[in-house]
Amino acid sequence: MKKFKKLFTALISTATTISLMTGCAAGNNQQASSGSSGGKDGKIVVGFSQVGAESEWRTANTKSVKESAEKDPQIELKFSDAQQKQENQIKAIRSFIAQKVDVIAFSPVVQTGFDTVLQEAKTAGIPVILTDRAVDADPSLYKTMIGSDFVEEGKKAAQWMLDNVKTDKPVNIVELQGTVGSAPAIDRKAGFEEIIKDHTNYKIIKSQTGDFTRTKGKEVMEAFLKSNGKNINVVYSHNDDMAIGAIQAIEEYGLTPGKDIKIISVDGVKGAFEAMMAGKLNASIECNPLLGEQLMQAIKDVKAGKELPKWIKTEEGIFDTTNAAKEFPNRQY
Ligand code: GZL
Ligand code: ZN
Repeated sequence: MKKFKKLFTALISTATTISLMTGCAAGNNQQASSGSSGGKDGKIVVGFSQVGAESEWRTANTKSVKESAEKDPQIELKFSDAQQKQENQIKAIRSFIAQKVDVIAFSPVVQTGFDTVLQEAKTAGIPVILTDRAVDADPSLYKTMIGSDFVEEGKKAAQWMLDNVKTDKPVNIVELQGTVGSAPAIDRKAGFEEIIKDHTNYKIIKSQTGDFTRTKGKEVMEAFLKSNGKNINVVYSHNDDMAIGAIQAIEEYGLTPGKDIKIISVDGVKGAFEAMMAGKLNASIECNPLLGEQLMQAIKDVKAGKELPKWIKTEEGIFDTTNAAKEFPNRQY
C-alpha cells in the first residue's frame, strides 16, 4: 500500500510541475508573441499605484480613476494603495513590471527617488504616465504628467489673501504644509511665497507639515496656537483636510475660525464647501481630483503610439464664502 502511495505522490508532483511549466511557458509564449500581457481579450492592462487614502481629495481621485477604468471596455485596471509610503509604490511598480502590464500610471508620493524604478520600466518597454504629482526625474522616463499647476494654486491662495485680508498692519501667517517632499507641498509653498515677497507686512511666522491629513493638521494647529495664540491672523493650509483639522483646533482654543483667524486652503472638497458655507473657512483654491477620464484617454493614446505633451494641465477655479453656496450643488467631490 505504502509503495502505491509513494508512486501516486510522485506522479502528482511531476504532473503539477509539468502543468506549471507549460502554464508559464505558454504564458511566456503568449506574452512573447504580444510583447506584453495583453489582458483578457486584448484589453490594455494598466498598473496604477495610488499615494494612499489620506484625504477627501485622494478618495475622490481614486474613485475617478477606478470608475473611468470600469466604464472603459478597453482597459483592465490593477490598482494598489501605497499608504503614503514610497517604498510601497516602488514595490507596486516592480510587480507591475514583473506582470508585464501594458502601461504603468501613478501619483508619486514624493518628487525624488523614482529614477531607478522608472528606468526599469523603460528597459522593460512599459510606458509610464504620471497623474496628479510630478517627479524630479529625466522626462524621457515618463510619457506625460496629468495634473495641476501647484505653484499657480499657491499664488492664487496668496493673491486671495492680499485681496481679502487688506491691511498694511502686520499679518502673521501660520502654514500647514502638505507631505514633506511632495510636489504639491513644495510648489504650493513656493507660489504663496512668490506673491507675498513684495508685501513685507505679510509674514509666515510658523510653517510645519500636517502630511495632508485632518488629524495631523489639527495637532500642528494646536501647537501653533499654544506658541502664538491670538497673534495668528491667517492660516494657509496646503489642503482642506488639514484646514478642517485646524478649524477644530481653533474652536477648541476658544477663537472663531473664519473671523478671529482667516483660513485659506486648497482642494475645494465637499468638507471645504460645508466649512465655507458655515463661515469657518474663508477660501479654498480648487484642485481637481477628477483625472480618471483624462488618464484613460492618455493610456489609449500612448498605446496607439501618439506623442503626448509632457504636461496635461487641469483647469481650476477659486471658491470662497461669496460663491460657495451657489457652486456647492455642482460639486462632484
Ligand atoms: C494635489 C494632491 C494633494 C491634495 C491633497 O493634487 O496631490 O494630495 O491637495 C492630497 O488633499 O492628499
Ligand atoms: Zn490641483
